[in-house]
Amino acid sequence: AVCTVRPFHNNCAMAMNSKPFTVFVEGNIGSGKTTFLEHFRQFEDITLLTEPVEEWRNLKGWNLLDLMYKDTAKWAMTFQSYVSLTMLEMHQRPTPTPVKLMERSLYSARYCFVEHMMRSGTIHPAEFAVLDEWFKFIMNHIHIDADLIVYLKTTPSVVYERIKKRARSEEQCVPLSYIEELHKLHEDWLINRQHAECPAPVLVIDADLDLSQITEEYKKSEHQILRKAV
Ligand code: DCP
Repeated sequence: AVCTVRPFHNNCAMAMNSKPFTVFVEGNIGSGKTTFLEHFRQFEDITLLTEPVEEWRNLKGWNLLDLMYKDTAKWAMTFQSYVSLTMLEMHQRPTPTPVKLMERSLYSARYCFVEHMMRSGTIHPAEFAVLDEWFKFIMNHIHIDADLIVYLKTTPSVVYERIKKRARSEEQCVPLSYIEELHKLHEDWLINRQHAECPAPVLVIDADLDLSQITEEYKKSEHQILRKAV
């Protein structure tokens, strides 16, 4: 059959099916996930789901991100619980295009951020147990599509400088040590494969480059994400 609906896809059946090719964009805070997603706005037939940071900053007028950074011990559990809900909503959102590009996933929430909170003792083991049971329940009962993970790999000191420069008000007190620990957790999950769950192949991109050079690096991933016929 000739595919007339999505000309650049070599798998017509897949393209016309409701199940999109689903890509998660992962990487440390400030690694350029949003910029990466924006690069793909130029293409047709692709749905971009940027992270719902604005929802975390305004839940019925409450800034959960700010509360979490100001009093982490008190708010981390509430914050991560809401992150999970918003991520699950993104995973479940019907996508009318053959490609779905998502910023982060339930996996990085669990394996990087919640993992860090548990190991550092920021959340009580009982709070961790509740978050972990939710995660396991979702994994066992809800199908989460995942076809590719793009890992924007960075050096902690580089993203630390970017975070300071962009000056998001909530992140003013983020120390370099936190960025280093998050980096290690991303590496353990995506490179060292220390968790059972790495749901898709990982494409590693050098995301240390600055904005003027990064487009060339992003282009290297176009083929795999758009799956253009060669
Ligand atoms: N965050 C968190 N727990 C999560 C996800 C995010 O505490 N499960 C926090 C870390 C940041 C903010 O939310 O302060 C947004 O982090 P991201 O790295 O997800 O998004 P950025 O906007 O920093 O991404 P980038 O700069 O790569 O576009």
